[in-house]
Amino acid sequence: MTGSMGQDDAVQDDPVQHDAGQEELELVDRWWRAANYLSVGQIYLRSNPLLGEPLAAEHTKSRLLGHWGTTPGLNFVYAHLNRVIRRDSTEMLFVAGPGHGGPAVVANAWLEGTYSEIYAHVGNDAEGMAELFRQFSYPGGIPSHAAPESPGSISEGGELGYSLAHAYGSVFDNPQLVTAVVIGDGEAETGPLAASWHSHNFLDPAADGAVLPILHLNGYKIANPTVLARMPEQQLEQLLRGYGHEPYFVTVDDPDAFEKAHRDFAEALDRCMAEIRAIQDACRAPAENSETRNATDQAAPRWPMIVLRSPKGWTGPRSVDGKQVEGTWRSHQVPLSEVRTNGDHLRQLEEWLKSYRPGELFDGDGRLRPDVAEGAPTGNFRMSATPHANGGLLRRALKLPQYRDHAVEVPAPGTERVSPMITLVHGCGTSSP
Ligand SMILES: Cc1ncc(C[n+]2csc(CCOP(=O)(O)OP(=O)(O)O)c2C)c(N)n1
Repeated sequence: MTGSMGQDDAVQDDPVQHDAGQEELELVDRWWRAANYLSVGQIYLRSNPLLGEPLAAEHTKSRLLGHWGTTPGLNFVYAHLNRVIRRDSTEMLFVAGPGHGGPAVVANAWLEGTYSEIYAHVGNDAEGMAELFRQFSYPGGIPSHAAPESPGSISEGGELGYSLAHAYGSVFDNPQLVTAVVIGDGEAETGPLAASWHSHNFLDPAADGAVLPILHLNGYKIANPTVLARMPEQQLEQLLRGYGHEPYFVTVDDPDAFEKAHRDFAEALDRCMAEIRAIQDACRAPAENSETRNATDQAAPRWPMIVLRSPKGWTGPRSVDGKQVEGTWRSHQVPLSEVRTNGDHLRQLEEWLKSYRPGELFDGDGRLRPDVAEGAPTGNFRMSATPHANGGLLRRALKLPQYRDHAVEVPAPGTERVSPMITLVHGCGTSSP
C-alpha cells in the first residue's frame, strides 16, 4: 500500500492496529475463492454445480450473459469488508457501482445464507447452488445486474453513475452506518459520479455516518481504457486530495501474488477504518472535551478512501485463443464465449472453475465448509441482510402537514396576490395587490 503521507510520517503517527493475521487473511482468501467460483458458475453453468462429473457442453448455458471483468474485484473487496465487520461489529452497507457485476452481489448473499433465507427455492446445498446458477440472467430468473431483489443492494447497476450519491444518501442521519462503495473507473467518467465526489462536504461527522469510497481501477470501460487508470498516479492522488480525500493506493502488479494483495488491502482498509473512527470520535466527543472537539470543528475532515488497481477479470483465464484476457478489456463480459461448441474453451472453463479448489470450499452436499462459513458476519451485520438496504424494515411515517391548513381564500379569480413560500412558512401569505 502506498499512501500520500511520507513514510516517516506514517511510522510516527500511525493510528492503525495491524491485526490482520495470516489466519484471518487465509479465511478472506477462501471466501474470495468461493465467491469467485459461485460467480463463474452463475455465468456459465446450468447443472453439475460442484463438478462432480467431468464438465460437458450440456452442463453449460446455451446463451451466455453476465459481466466477469468487474466481478473478482467486487468479491475481493466484499471478503475484506467482512473481516472488518466481524472484528469491529461495524454496521456496513455495500454499494456496487459496477452493478453489472451482479454475480458478485448474489454470490456473497448466498455465501452469507441470506439468499436462501429470502428465496427458499435456492437452498444452501448442491441443489440450491444449481438453482442459483440456473436462474442467473435466465428466463423467469433474476437480472444479471444488482437489482432491487438482490439482498443488500440499494443501487441498481444498469445505469452507471449513482453509486457514490446513493452511498452518501444512505449515511445521512445514520451515524452508526459505514457505507463502502466500489466505484468503477468507467463509472467514474459519468457526470453524476464525477459530481458526487463533492458530496462529503454535506456530511456532518457527528450526526451522519461515513462513506468509504473504493475506486476500482481495473483499467477499462467495456472496450476502452479509462481516464483515471491512465492518469499518472501522482496526478490522480492530487485530484482525489483536491476533492478532500486522503487516498490510499493498493496496486496488484502480480496477479498471482494473492497473499501480498490481501495484506496490502487489509492494511489500507484498517487504516481507513481507523481514520474514519478518529474523525467521528473527535466530532462526537462530549462538549466538556472541547479542546479536541473545537480542533476538528475548525478543519474540514479529510475522509480516507482506497484506490484499488487490480487486473480486470483477475483469476480468470489468462489468455484465450492465444490472446491475453486477464488484465484486458477482453475479460469485460464472458471471456470464454464458445464453451458449447469449442472443446478447448470448455476445458479451459473447467480448469478455471477448479482453480478455486471447490473441494476445499464446499462439502459433497454443496454446503459451505465451516472454515469458509466463519467468514460471514452474523445476523443483521451481514451486508446482504442489513436493514439499511431493506426499506421495508426501516419504514418511518412521513411527517405530512395538513396542506388544507395553508389554503388561501380566493373569492374571485385573479384578485389575490399570494407568495406560496410565505404562505407555507407563516400560514398566511395573502397580500392585497
Ligand atoms: C450511464 C451508462 N453508460 C454506459 C453504460 C454501459 N456500460 C456498461 S458496463 C460499462 C463499463 C463500466 O466500466 P467500469 O465502471 O470501470 O466497470 P468495470 O470495468 O469494472 O466493468 C459501460 C460503459 C451504462 N451501463 N451506463
